[in-house]
Amino acid sequence: MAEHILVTYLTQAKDLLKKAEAIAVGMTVGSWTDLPAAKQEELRPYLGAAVGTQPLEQLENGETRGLITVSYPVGNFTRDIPSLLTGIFGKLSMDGKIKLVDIQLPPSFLQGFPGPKFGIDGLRNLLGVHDRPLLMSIFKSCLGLPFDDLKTQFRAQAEGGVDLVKDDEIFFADERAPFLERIQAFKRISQEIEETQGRKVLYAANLTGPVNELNDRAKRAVEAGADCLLFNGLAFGLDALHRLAADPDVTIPIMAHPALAGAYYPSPDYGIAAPLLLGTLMRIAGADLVLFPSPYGNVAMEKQEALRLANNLVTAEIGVKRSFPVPSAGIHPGLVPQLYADFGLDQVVNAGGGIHGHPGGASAGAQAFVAAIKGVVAGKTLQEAAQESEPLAQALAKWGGGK
Ligand code: 1AE
Repeated sequence: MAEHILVTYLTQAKDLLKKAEAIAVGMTVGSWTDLPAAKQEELRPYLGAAVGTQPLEQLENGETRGLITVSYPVGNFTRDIPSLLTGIFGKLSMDGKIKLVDIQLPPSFLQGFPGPKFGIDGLRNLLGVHDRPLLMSIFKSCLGLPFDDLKTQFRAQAEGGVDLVKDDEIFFADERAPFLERIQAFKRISQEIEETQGRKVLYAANLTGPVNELNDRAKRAVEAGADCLLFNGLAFGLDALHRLAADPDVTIPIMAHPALAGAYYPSPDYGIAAPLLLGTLMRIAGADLVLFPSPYGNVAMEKQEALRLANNLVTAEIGVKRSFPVPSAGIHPGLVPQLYADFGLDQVVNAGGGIHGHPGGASAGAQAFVAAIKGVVAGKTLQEAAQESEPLAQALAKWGGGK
């Protein structure tokens, strides 16, 4: 029996089942009942089907708001995300109130997706860290800074105890600190830290450039000693991410930034739900780590949505490696217990302002996070952990938390 892709939409209609049937036909063979019998037989393998409806709310205008599920024959699609998204939601996304909320992909479709090369376990092996959430800091202000200032910033963050340092995602115009030169310079600093502190620090360099040059630039980064790449997967397109992750010569982890995601997921009625967009799709496209707005910070995502997103990265069985969730934005050490309670061990605690804004500077900012993470994993309160860490005590005094 032919395999199908099951797609769930949130929509509203007088009759949800009729709407599902109209989509199943309209997004596949285009028309059905008007076709002569011989043509119907010929096109039947390409025809979608309404699978079910789940009414959620009766609206004042007489319509029902609810979920509908439509199945699409897998043979309608080439094994890539542009084909998938165009085939299930392309013109439909512009046809009134409808939001794409979930996709279930059969193994024959997923064959085209090697997924993350490293995933959670691979990254932990690279770093040699298995018993706690990872810690990442973000360069704050890269644009226009002299190279020496960036080296100083990198050293401060890295020496304080972070596992990864990432570029700011807006760092495209990098004449003052070119991509390959940054990679080489920061690598030398990481090597010094490894020699003196006995631990690794990975640097995620922002991969930019014309889309047809990305893979070559990524390979040159690998040759220059890069540890990891940051990539704006939605701005460049999920297929660009897929092609990077599937390239056998791009032998380092890829970290996906959610830039532009706010144009897709926040509306209750339109767009693509965050757990699908930043969870399932980023993971099958091959992101080893995925940043998304945490439920607590300045750019917040609704908590249940953030938890479903993380679940799609970490737990859902979709036949590819698990990606690290990186709940981000407005993170400071006082939030570590909440992060740990919500996202568990397999997450990356990620902060920009929460590290650079520490009263003692970026190195103390990183030390405060290290103390918070180690303390919380050991079952201590932040107040208890702060008794052994002055940087953490200062961070709690500034940002709160630890009650
Ligand atoms: C959801 C993206 C977060 C991000 O890119 C970023 O730069 C966060 O910075 P802070 O930690 O809020 O300063």
